[in-house]
Amino acid sequence: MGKFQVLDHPLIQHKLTIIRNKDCGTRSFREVVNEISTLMAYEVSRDMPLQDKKIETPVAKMTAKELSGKKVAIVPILRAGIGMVDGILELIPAAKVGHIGMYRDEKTLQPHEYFVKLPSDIDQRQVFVVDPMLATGGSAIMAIDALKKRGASNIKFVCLVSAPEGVKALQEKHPDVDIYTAALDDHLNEDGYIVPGLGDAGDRLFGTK
Ligand code: U5P
Repeated sequence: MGKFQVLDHPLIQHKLTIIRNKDCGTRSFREVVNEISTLMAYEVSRDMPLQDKKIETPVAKMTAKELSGKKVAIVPILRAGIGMVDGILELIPAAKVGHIGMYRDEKTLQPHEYFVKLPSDIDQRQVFVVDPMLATGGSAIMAIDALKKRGASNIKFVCLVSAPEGVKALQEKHPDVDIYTAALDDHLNEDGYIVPGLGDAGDRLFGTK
């Protein structure tokens, strides 16, 4: 089973409270989502592989560490996932960014990809799939299906707020995927919103609705 980790660093918790508040406007919401994403990227990248590098300091020769060849791809789930990308790029500026957009047919409830554009070497990259909310898990599961179909195998899922229902569904469908979240909330309501959550992340990020 993949790792499930709640990143409850005090800075992350403080910033999450700011964006949960319904009085937080679009501008602050966007800024603080990026800040939280940067802080989360620090933890999510903790197990990135290192290799030895021989260097000379002004004082002596030494064998130091550097990141090894494993490259990163950040893959936001459209549209809300876009809000987390810049914050992660702050720490991992060389990462490539792919995009996955999906909708659910309202009659058949079947998922459809309407947009998938990934780095061509996605199969060789450590992939961070990002969406601020893991609610039913449907979107995350579909996005990871799409990535695996295209050869990705080293995948982590990063969200700000998760519901127990979504965590369980994602772990069942993709047990190899590690899940990182800033908070595990109480439950989903009948409309599929996380309670207490923060509302519709896409609308709050982009000022729509
Ligand atoms: N979503 C929200 N807020 C919620 C629940 C879900 O914005 O309280 C968004 C997620 O960001 C996701 C989509 O992109 O709705 C569906 O989530 P899921 O039910 O597929 O996990």
